[in-house]
Amino acid sequence: MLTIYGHPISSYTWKVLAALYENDTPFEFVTLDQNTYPDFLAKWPLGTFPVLVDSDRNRMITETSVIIEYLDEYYPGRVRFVPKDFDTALEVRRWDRLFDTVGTTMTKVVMDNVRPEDQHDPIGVEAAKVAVRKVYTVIEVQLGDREFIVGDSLTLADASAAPSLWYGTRNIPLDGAFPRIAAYLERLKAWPAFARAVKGSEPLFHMYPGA
Ligand SMILES: N[C@@H](CCC(=O)N[C@@H](CS)C(=O)NCC(=O)O)C(=O)O
Repeated sequence: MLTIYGHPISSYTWKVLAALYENDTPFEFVTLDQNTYPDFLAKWPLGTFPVLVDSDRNRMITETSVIIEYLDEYYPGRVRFVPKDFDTALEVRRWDRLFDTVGTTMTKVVMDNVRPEDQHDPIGVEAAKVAVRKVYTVIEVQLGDREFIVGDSLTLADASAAPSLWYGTRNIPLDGAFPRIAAYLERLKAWPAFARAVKGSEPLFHMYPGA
């Protein structure tokens, strides 16, 4: 049995949910809240999520990219998210890291919204915006005429791009300067497995300061 510990509005949870939905992989979902979080922290003291627990193989896997690679290996489906070819896999992992940079860096902007009035960090927020716009610049060039960010099919890098750009562009807008990213994001939003992950979060959207 596979269990995902996560939260329906968490961008990193969406990344793993989209991979699971895409391959119709059965799993159970534990929502982290005040009741479930203490037990979760006992399992994973860092407290970051999502986390995958595979009771059949007695394994706990943290880090979304590693979770998806684990699923590729032990619970394969129609989409292999990290291709077998080494050079392509390296490119996929490289873009996955860049999209996670967008996701993690934009969190600084989002969290600043909920800081007390006298504890905002305008310098840190501006630095985060500059850093994300730099990544937008390289994504725009990479996209060119591509449908997917690497190669010609869906990969881990697209699974990472979807939530990062979904939340990232709400908080650090594209401002008309990155038309290829805008079009790519529309394609990602139309990806049924990702749309399903987003839909599942709708009842709880009000909880997220950057939604
Ligand atoms: N690199 C981690 C990042 C996960 C992450 O930052 N998740 C957020 C939720 S979207 C989180 O755990 N936030 C709570 C915290 O950092 O304590 C991964 O890919 O799994």
